[in-house]
Amino acid sequence: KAVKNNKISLIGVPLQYGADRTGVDMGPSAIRSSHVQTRLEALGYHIRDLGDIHVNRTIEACAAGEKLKHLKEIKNVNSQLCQVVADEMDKGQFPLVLGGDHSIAIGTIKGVLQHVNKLGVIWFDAHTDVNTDETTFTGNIHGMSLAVALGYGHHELTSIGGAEKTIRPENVAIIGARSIDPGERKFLKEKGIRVFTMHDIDRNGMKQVMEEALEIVTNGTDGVHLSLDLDGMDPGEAPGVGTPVSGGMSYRESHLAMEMLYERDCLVSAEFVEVNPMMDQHNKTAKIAVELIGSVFGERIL
Ligand code: Z70
Ligand code: MN
Ligand code: MN
Ligand code: MN
Repeated sequence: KAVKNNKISLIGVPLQYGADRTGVDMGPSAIRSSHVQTRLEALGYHIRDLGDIHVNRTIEACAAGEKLKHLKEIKNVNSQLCQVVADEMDKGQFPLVLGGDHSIAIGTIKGVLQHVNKLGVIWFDAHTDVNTDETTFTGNIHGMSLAVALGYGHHELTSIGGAEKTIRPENVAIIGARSIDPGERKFLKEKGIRVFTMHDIDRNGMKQVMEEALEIVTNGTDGVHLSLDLDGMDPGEAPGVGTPVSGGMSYRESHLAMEMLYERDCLVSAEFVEVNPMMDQHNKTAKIAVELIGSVFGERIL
């Protein structure tokens, strides 16, 4: 078995305040309904489902006037998530976090960083999520979470779990990007972050892209986190996301990426985010999330 830790903790984070659209808060429930637990148990894992992190549902969905929308509640939820992830890792559990919008990567990664000093990150996404409070056009914090994990952005966010706990640009690989804001382009270039765009995947194939990406995230690190935004996939196959962008990774390419990650035996944590059942057809995107989870934990065709 390539994932040595066979004890997995499922942690749901029904957060939507980091995104523009409602519905992504139902992601954890849609993924659980698609039998994520039995799928992993069939592979020999022991699952502890911790349920959902509490999200305050009484605040207004409208965040008019705030520069960073819902900053307070997003900080609160991510601080809780950081603590839960760190506690589970203390107990020897593998944290598998179900979103929720992609701002929850802040809490997950900060939690993992309490245990793993040098952490590599595979960021599977149509977007690059490296906006800061200074570059954002939308104010949506799900477009800032990778920057925060690198130590850049609003202090209320970078301070979660300790401002000194950060990942390093040289250990990050973004895969599947095709929608990058001008401020993000500058940030990625300045920090030297490796982005494997859809152009690279088309040109060189997912096999080569993953070989290069795995080298970046494992070289000199103590473990790898997978942050998988379902909008990285093509919306024709995975329509249930808040921000569909054409020309994404296929079902087959996505599975190959997961299978290669499993074979490399480097994962210490993972999260599957941005499943939006309100945008979906027949819960198809949550089902794909569960299939990708199967592949990254060792399922094989034969
Ligand atoms: C844009 C922003 C984003 C996810 C959309 C979009 C960011 N760059 N991230 N959907 N997952 O608002 O900053
Ligand atoms: Mn600890
Ligand atoms: Mn994202
Ligand atoms: Mn995205």
